[in-house]
Amino acid sequence: MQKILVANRGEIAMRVMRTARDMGIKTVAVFSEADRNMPFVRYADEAVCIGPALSAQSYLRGEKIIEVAKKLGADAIHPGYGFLSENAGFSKAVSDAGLIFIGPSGYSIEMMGSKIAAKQAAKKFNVPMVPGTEDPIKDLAEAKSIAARIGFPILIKASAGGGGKGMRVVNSEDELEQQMQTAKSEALSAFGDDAVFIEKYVGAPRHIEIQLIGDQHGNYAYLFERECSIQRRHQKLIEEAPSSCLTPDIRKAMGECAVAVARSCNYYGAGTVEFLVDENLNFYFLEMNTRLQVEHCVTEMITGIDLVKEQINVARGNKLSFAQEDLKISGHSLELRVCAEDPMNNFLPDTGKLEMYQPPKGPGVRVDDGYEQGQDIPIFYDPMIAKLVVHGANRDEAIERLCRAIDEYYIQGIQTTLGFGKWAVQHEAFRSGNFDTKFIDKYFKPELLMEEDPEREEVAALLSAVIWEQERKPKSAISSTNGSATGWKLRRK
Ligand code: MV4
Repeated sequence: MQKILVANRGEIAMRVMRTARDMGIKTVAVFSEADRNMPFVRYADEAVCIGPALSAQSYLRGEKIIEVAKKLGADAIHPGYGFLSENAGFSKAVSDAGLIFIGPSGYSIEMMGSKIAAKQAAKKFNVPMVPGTEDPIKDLAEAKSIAARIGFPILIKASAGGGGKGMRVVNSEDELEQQMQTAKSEALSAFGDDAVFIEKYVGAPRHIEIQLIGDQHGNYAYLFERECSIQRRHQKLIEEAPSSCLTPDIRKAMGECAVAVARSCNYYGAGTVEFLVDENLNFYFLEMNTRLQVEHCVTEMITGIDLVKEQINVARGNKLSFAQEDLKISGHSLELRVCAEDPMNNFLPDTGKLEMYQPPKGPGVRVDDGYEQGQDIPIFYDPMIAKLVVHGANRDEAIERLCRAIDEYYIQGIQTTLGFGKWAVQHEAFRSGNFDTKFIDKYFKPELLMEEDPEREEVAALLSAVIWEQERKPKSAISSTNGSATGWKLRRK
């Protein structure tokens, strides 16, 4: 493997290309018309525009991307996350074109893409699952009898769903018929597949996932867990490794279950097995993500493993470069997703220009970003502009570091989730480790960020200085103390 085409954009394209360079591998970027001036386009050894801004006309054009790879002599394609990364057809098409797909086989992607098939496969390995079904629901009568057996509330899930898409909570039997119909028709229009299954609804679980990697010779290792409970509408905001709630025994049991799930579909490459964990630390298999995930960095920080390097290693057909016994958890890592969203306004995407952009630096701080100062954040893609990742000797040190790094992070021109992140990690529930997936719903109110907003504090300080100055020298210097003269302006529109 001497040249990798990265079929992605932004921070993850940068992330993958950096490791490729570390390994002496050349890189090809493909980009949309909206991304012409992005750092990842400049960083690549070669770059090709593949179409207009809309993803469907650029980053999702698998055949076009394969054509570019062949034309430029790339011998492998890394899909990053999102876009084509979990498209079984794309994985197959890349292999059929004689190129290496840096990720799992089309077979594994397809099998894990069907949540019903995934549960059936996992069941054969005695992986614990929430009470419910591993078969599609045939009709209302069957749904009723399952619900009667496991008890309300239940959750109807789309087999083709995942990541929270196509789920309905049903609290009682009189809601069942309606919710089944809605779930099925939503699943059909969203995924072209109306198969649904039922699980007992776990009220306030933690979301913990196991990172693993397998080679093409049947060797596997798990790289411990990531806690991803701090999320909003299935959008993760803060992730950490290790979780503050697992014991070494449970960690090992979950790791071994995750490897069993991977084995059940002859998996190779990096992958993640998601679990729900209840308040008694019972864990249940949810689904498998067959890609490198956004939050992979916290795992890299605590294990010292470069996951992209290892993905490339196994994609080349080599054996895993380490064994399970070689791995140990070192310290603690936290990641905050820095998104161009306004937490004061329902986390709505806030596009605009990055008027100022200065990422933090220093001990234990890693920023994976994809934009630079002066650039516009396009509306066409994910609003995540960077990941702020910290590492510390222990959880408290990691939290302190994250707060320090947030304070150093200087962004103007758009609203971001930085202030939210500082509020969250300082919250008593987060600090104590006693939280679940309801954390944001339970504790977050936009008003809580008023004092957290450094810009507001700066403006307040500036105003009081102006007033003080005016009162001190009532007849002079007033004209030079307006906002524009000092270069300060209110960011909030
Ligand atoms: C659940 C659940 C409760 N009970 N399944 C959401 C994402 C998808 N992977 C599965 N999800 C859930 N499945 C049962 N039986 C609650 C969720 C869930 C959730 C899971 C992980 C992280 C955040 C979540 C937020 C709401 C619901």
